[in-house]
Amino acid sequence: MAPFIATTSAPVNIACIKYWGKRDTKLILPTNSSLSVTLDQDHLRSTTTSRADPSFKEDRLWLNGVEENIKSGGRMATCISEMKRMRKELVEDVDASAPKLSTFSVHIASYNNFPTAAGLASSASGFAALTASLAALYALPSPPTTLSLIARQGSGSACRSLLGGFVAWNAGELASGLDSNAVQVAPESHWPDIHALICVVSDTKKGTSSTSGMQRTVETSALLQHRIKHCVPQRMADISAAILARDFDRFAEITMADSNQFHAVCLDTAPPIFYMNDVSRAIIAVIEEYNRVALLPENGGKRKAAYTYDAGPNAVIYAPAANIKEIISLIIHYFPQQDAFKDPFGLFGTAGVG
Ligand code: 2P0
Repeated sequence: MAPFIATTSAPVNIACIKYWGKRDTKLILPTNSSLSVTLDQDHLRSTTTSRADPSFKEDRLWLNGVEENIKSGGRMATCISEMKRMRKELVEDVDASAPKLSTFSVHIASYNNFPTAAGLASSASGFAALTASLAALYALPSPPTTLSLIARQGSGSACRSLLGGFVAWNAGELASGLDSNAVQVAPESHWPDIHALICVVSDTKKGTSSTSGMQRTVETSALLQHRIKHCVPQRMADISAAILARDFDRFAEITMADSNQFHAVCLDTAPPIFYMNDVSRAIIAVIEEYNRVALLPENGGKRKAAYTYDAGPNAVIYAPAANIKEIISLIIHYFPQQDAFKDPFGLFGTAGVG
């Protein structure tokens, strides 16, 4: 009998409209919708192999070659059991001849091709790759949007990495979470000109985890309530329209405004959370000045770059391909350390589901 095994990769995604806050911490249901760009599969990704075998005694997991405990009732255990449930319902209950893989234990090995501690979204690509690899192992007929409901329960942002290009995660309204899924706003082929430059300001682990930080924000920040009600819904509509129109100026304006508001909400948390450092803020100043000059009528009157920062000090700069060289020169000029930036790369790539 051939072994039951599948290997799948999923890339990192970087949000333009940030997810920050849960209304249900167990199901991982967010307080607001979010929107991200899935990076190119060739660059930052997690690759996961899953194997099911009747001889396996328990589910086991290795991350970058080191075995990790699968905590009972924890996020990893939830994802694995949800995928087994889908295997049983969608495959074994429908086709009596299908091997009863849902009754076997699984062994899972996952690798990141980037440093886990670099403050890049390893949990997003990791849980997306895990979900995609189990979906392939179990031959599930489910589309990525359905699988995103499972990846979401591993790590919220992971649901967006199951789709390529420009991806929205709908907050949804149902208590069950069945409408809190990821959908593609546009494929990467719609706007291949947009690139991302990742500036690694610090590769040390962050002080406040996203999971605990966002919960503290939900409990203490009045600004978060304003953001959820009065800012995010309009921004989701506006940035989706900007993407569909390939309007980089508007895309940049909204992306930077949302990054800044996300960090303002962190500062509005008690006690406050600081993710950016002096270098992060200096990069903001450089890009703001670059855009101020670009916005002059004689220079075309449109923004040429957009910064965004997640729960850490590292900058991601989105820009049309034609501007990337100039932006790298600026960054090297103002921040001349070695390894201050990574090479630019093309974005996108689908998560290779199925
Ligand atoms: C995002 N971040 O939209 C935002 C921007 C960080 C800042 O998603 O608790 O690691 O596992 O659901 O997904 C980080 O949150 O948190 C995050 P959990 P997750 O990309």
